[in-house]
Amino acid sequence: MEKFPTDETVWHGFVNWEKYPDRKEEAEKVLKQHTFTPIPEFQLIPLPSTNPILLGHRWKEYHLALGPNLNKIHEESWKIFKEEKRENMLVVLDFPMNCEPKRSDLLKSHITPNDIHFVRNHGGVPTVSDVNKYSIAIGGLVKNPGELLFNDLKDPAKFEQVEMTITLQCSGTRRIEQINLYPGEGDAHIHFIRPWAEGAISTARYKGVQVKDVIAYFGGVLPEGLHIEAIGADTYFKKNKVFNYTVSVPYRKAKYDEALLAYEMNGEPLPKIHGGPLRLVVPGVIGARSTKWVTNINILPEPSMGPVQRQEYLYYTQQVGKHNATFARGFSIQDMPVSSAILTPGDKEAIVHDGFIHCEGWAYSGGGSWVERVEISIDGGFIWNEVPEENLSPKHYYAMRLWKMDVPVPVEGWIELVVRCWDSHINTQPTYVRTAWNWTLHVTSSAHRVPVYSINRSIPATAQRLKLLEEHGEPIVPITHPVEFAVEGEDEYLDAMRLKGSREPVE
Ligand SMILES: Nc1nc2c(c(=O)[nH]1)N[C@H]1C(S)=C(S)[C@@H](COP(=O)(O)O)O[C@H]1N2
Ligand SMILES: [Mo]
Repeated sequence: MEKFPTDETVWHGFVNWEKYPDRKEEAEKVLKQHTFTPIPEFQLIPLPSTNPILLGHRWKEYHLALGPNLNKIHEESWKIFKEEKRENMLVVLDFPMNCEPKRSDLLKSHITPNDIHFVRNHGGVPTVSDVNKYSIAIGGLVKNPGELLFNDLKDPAKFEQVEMTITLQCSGTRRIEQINLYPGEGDAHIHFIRPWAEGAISTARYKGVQVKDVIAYFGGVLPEGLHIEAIGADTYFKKNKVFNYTVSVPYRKAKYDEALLAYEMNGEPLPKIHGGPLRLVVPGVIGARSTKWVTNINILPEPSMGPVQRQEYLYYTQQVGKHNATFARGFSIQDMPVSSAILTPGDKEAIVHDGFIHCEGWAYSGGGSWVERVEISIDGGFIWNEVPEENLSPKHYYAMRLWKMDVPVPVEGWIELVVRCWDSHINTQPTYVRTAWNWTLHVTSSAHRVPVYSINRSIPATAQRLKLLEEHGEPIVPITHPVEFAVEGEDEYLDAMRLKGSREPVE
């Protein structure tokens, strides 16, 4: 008899921990007998330029320790990643899989193709072996708890099938800015704190059934039912304990048709890596609340006790850190704040242009707000240029907008490009990273800053120099490249100096 059984006729890689507390106890005993690879430092040393950037040895070892039904899941998950994702994805951590699209790919369309949608996993990818047998359990504070077959959920005679355009954003998006500016100041665990850049955000058109309708099918919610808990089939580890991935959102979200059980993504069956065959998608809140590989929906009187809900995704203020952080001192991150990013040009790029630098990026706001205005500054955030409405992708209730603009840059030299978004609630972004810095380095929502070197050909002196470089066959970039020839003759220099007049005052 295996210690941690799975029902392979329905699921592969799904050990039901939440239904069998004795399995949890047993797993804890097993894990306590092992010593696992220490968690590497990654903030105080430069990140390697490899892809994958970081390797998750410890999480693999946790799964290996639990034996036959989970000890191959890291290899199987990697295989699924290879099958479902584009080769050029930037892998922030290999296991659990955390990857973001290449910036230029993300900018191509405001609906993100499935093969480049970012992925954020906390464990392996469980798979359903027989969809005809797959069902989810509806429990807790509903009138008639029961089981719902996946095939029944998809039946239009039983449930209205709806489509919604939704952006998912991981609350760790743009964390790299907090790490780069203040290395070593925040929490240091690579399995919770990953160095995400601007790509942990993507948009898709989902098809599915509203949770509200599913609950109504089971007789409706009881008066004390205030939260929707969704349990996933993957295994999550925390301090030698095991869980199935479990989070919750207020039931209010379902009332407003903002909790969708989705089985289709951009017209295709939900990819395995994105929670296929069925996941919850909750617009407006952090990605973490959209449980993948759903096994249970429970209606609860208060938020789920799952550690991902209660002990992760907490936002601390500046004065809470390593030695005074308690779960109760943080507040649970739900709605996404207003945010934006410049995806091109890149950090410290030197750009040759004729007076305008082409910029592109995204802007997003959660919690029932949408993007109203995007602004770009070239002076660090004093003067702002508004992105014209026609340069913004379509407005949706629950989606980011891509933007582009040829920003006027009249100078040669270093400038700081800054983007900020204004949402439908007239909220805008904090000016500096420090303003919203927090111990767990979540929701980096400050205005995104990208220093670039402007090489402005519309300035005569610059145009002349570029011509000279061309004649001598010398490169314009990098700007650190030393010029091997004299850039001005002695006569030319003296003429210019004499024009300036005498160096000494006349009297
Ligand atoms: N079951 C399960 N659901 C999950 C997760 C997970 O690890 N397991 N990760 C969450 C997090 S933190 C995010 S940001 C989103 C990412 O969804 P995606 O991988 O489809 O982009 O899924 C959420 N749902
Ligand atoms: Mo996330």
